[in-house]
Parts: sequence; structure tokens; C-alpha cells
Amino acid sequence: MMVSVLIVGQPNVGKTSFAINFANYLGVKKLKLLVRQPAGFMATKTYQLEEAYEELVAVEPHKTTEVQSIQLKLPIGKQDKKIRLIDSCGLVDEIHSKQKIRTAMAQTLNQLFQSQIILHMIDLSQFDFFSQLKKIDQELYNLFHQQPGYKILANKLDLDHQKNNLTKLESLIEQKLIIAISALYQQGFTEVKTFLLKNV
Ligand SMILES: Nc1nc2c(ncn2[C@@H]2O[C@H](COP(=O)(O)OP(=O)(O)O)[C@@H](O)[C@H]2O)c(=O)[nH]1
Ligand SMILES: [Mg+2]
Repeated sequence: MMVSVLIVGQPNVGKTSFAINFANYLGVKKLKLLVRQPAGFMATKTYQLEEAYEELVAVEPHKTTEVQSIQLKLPIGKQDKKIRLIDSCGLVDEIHSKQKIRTAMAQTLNQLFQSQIILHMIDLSQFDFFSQLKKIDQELYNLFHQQPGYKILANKLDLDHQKNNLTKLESLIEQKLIIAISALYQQGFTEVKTFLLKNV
């Protein structure tokens, strides 16, 4: 059976950037994405990496309104293990006003309970040193932190120059659950790969 790896988190934390750049890191040249069409059915679309980046990474939140998945191969010894990396719609605290986004969020929640591995992404640059976790992040953490396949990816490490926010985050949640990464500069990807290899 193919293992499902779900990337989840608030909008704009870097989920899609991670999915594309992690695929690149694993040597994927073309991305075949399974995209849910507005009518509800799934269709495969093939992208070159740069093309995928342009089309799918957003400056404004909620560009990714459909759950999309990428098939990846993790090298295990001489064999490859296939995984399905699922990029999800961002989850927010409030009930969103747009029906399309509410539907996408419901899809994400559904996926959460069907995925063996959950990569919960938090943006270190949005994380306020003095504050607690956002409600939705706290809830995800409470629900899943005792599962072996759960990790927090603390993203945009490149913007946390003094590492202040990372230090604060590590004081709030178990340090061993955190991998600090930069989805943009592929920092921390080796650790993510090691974690996946242990859990597939
Ligand atoms: N500096 C920095 N920016 C990032 C990083 N990852 C993503 N971004 C930027 O954050 C914005 C949102 O990224 P996107 O992948 O669309 O986020 P998503 O909504 O969670 O899928 C884009 O402008 C990205 O270029 C990172 O590691 N470092
Ligand atoms: Mg996205």
C-alpha cells in the first residue's frame, strides 16, 4: 500500500513550496499532480518544476484550494518506496466565507484522518515570539502529537535570523517533534527524508 504524507497548516506557511522543492530534492523533474477539479473529480496534470512553482505558489493566501498529491519515490536500499505527498488547503480558525474554500478545508480534515504521516507546517516568520500557538495549530498538535508519524515543520528558518522564534516554539512544544526547515532554500530536507524513511 502506498503511504500518504499530508502537509497541513495555515495558509501561506509554505506548504506548496515545500511539496515542489522536496520533490525537486528527491530528483523529480516533472510533477504529476492529481488535482481535484471544481466539479469534484480528480484529474492528473503534469508540470515542469518551475511551471508548478509559478502556478501553484501564492503570494496571496488560499491559492491552493484543492488537495493535490504528488507521487514520490524514497530510496530504501536498492528498492524505492512510493509515497503520496499531499499538499492541502490551508486551515484557518474562522469559518471561511467562501464555499469553495470551506469545501477544500473539509477535504483537508478528511485527509488528516486518512494519512499515515502528517507534516504540520508552521511559519516561523509569522510566529509571534511572545504569543502562543494559533488556535488551529494548537488543535492539530493536540490531536496528532502522540502519533509516531507526526512532525512539525518549522518553516522559513531563513527569515528567523536570530533563531528567536524557533527557540520560543521549542519552549512551547516538544523539541523532538520539530524539524526546522527552509522550503525555499531546501534547508532541513535531509532530516525530513530521514523521518519519512523511518515511518514508511
Ligand atoms: N523566505 C521564505 N519564504 C518562503 C519559504 N517557503 C515559502 N515561502 C513564501 O511564502 C509564500 C507562501 O508560499 P506557499 O508555498 O504558496 O504557501 P501555502 O499557502 O502554505 O501553500 C510564498 O510567497 C513563498 O515564496 C521559505 O522557506 N522562506
Ligand atoms: Mg499552497
